[in-house]
Amino acid sequence: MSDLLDVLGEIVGAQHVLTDGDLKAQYETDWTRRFHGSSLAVVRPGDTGEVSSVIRACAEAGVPLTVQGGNTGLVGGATPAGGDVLLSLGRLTEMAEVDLLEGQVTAGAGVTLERLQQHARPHGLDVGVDLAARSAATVGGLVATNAGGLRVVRYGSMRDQLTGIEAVLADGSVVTRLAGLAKDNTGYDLTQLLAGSEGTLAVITKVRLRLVPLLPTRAVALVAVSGVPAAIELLATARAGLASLSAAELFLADGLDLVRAHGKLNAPFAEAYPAYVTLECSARTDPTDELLEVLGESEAVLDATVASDATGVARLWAYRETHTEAISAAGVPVKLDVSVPLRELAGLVDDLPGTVAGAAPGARVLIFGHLGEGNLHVNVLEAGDRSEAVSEAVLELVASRHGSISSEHGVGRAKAHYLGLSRSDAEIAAMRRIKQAMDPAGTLNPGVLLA
Ligand code: 2HG
Ligand code: ZN
Repeated sequence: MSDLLDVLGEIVGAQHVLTDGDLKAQYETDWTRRFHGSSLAVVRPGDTGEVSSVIRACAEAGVPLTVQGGNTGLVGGATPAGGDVLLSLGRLTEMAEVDLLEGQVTAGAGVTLERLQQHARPHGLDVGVDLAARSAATVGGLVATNAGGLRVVRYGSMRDQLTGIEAVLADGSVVTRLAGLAKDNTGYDLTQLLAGSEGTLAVITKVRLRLVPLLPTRAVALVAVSGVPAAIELLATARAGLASLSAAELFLADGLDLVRAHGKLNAPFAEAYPAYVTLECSARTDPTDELLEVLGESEAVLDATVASDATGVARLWAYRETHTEAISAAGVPVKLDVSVPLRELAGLVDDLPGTVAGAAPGARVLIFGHLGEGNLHVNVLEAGDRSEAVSEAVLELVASRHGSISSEHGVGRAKAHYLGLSRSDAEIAAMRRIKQAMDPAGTLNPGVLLA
């Protein structure tokens, strides 16, 4: 192995091959602290050519690679299995000028979402995807996992922003499709194939993204409702009545208590309610009046507070956005990111506490998520050694309600064994044939997505 490490050092520079345990540690544990692994070395290439040479060298030595961006994933997909080379793409930080004619931009895989947003906004443009991990999550990882976030209700997931890609295949060859053509029907769409492939088919080194108009005025409402059925009724009203709707999020009473205690936040209302919906409108001109009008007409609204100044907007968003951080401060959760058709959502929320209690008596369940997509983040604390039993019970429940076992976080290592709950045997067999064709030696992210 020291031969391989020497070769890798020659390719990327010895200072970018980390073998010291302390230096590797931050790459070998995931953000949740639930997934740990060990790697032969962390290798940090500086450009696409170096990525290609690293992949070739590892393939020749028969050593697998685990690919990592900002290490903000929540399903163990970027955590090394053991004995592999951890390919960290954090140095691929080049950004091209914003293409004002096409309304697109090309960025290196290691550019964070926040930097890309800051790059686009002075031009009156914005990135269609936004999420709480924006300061660390990188665009390569966001595309590889087809991340969703807070604005999917308006702009779709990461794959909907994607117009082109540069990637290194398992044999070291480089495919480049960065022209960003609005129309291009020349056969298999490799760009879209790699979105959501979780690093199992190729290593994404650059992405080209469609940008959306920057909408400078925002109005946010935090709405108290009687439960999930009322939240869904409000969503339907908001979707039909608000052309400017840019987010529709859900959380419950115990989630609010937790984030308030963690962040020392004031109570949003004089009374507590069973459930809360965050609605956001974004537009060129102040959308507050249309938001107030829709709230005034909806019988689902028990109480509401609205803000349109930057401080007020941030204050209202904090009740929803700090759930992840508050849960993490309380312990290491089992995270299940699921979606169901909206007609199944209320039934699922009703069933979840009993299902979790059956698998892990005494565990604490926190449920919140993206109402617009029927996407719940089910976080289970204090599951002890019953983590896997909790995952199995919740994912089976979701499958029985025609849902997906991964809505926006990906499958990673955490859910690879459960893929059959969301995909048919025929689909999984087709996916395995694609994997076999593109990575016959199984060099890229073995154990991720396909167990
Ligand atoms: C969110 O929507 C993220 O805030 C994280 O997807 C979800 O912590 C989670 O489970
Ligand atoms: Zn989410």
